[in-house]
Amino acid sequence: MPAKSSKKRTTSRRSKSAKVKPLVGVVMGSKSDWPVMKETVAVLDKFKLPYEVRVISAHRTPDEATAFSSTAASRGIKVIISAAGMAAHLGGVLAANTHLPVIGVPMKGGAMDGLDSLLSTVQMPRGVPVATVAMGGSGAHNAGLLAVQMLALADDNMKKKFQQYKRTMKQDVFNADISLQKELGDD
Ligand code: RP5
Repeated sequence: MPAKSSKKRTTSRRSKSAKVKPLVGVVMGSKSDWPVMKETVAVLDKFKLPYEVRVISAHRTPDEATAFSSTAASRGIKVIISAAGMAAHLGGVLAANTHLPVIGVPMKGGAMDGLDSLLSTVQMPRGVPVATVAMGGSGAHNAGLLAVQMLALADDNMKKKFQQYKRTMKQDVFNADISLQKELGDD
């Protein structure tokens, strides 16, 4: 019998059964966005937030985009995270069909390296906000954190976990400074 690996497995919170209803809907315009959007789901996994991940395009599968966001609330979704590149209309289309908050992650790449998707996502007309984060990996990470913060408004346990995350981040900066001072003092 093969020896059991002592390596700790990280459990994906992607909802695979009807028992665990997803609270966050992560939607991307293309499978080509997935390498970046893995950063979002890594955050959701860390905070043990159940989610679903879909590829739905505002332009290539518009009916599915409308169906996804118009049924999201009734399926228990609380926050939608939308990632798209180039003429990135996905966040806006999703936001048009739901009262749920939509977080937009502009993807880098293309002729303008993401400036086009940043502006397409952030420059929403009055009345239909898309909470736009930074382009690329940092934005994808922050989108996950924003979803955590939104859900923490009504979940004390989630709030405590987020506060602990902030304390750890602060301590990491202190440690980095101590380490740098040691390096500089070693001259
Ligand atoms: C957008 O166009 C997608 O979100 C992706 O970022 C970009 C390119 O899509 P592919 O041509 O790689 O499918 O709709």
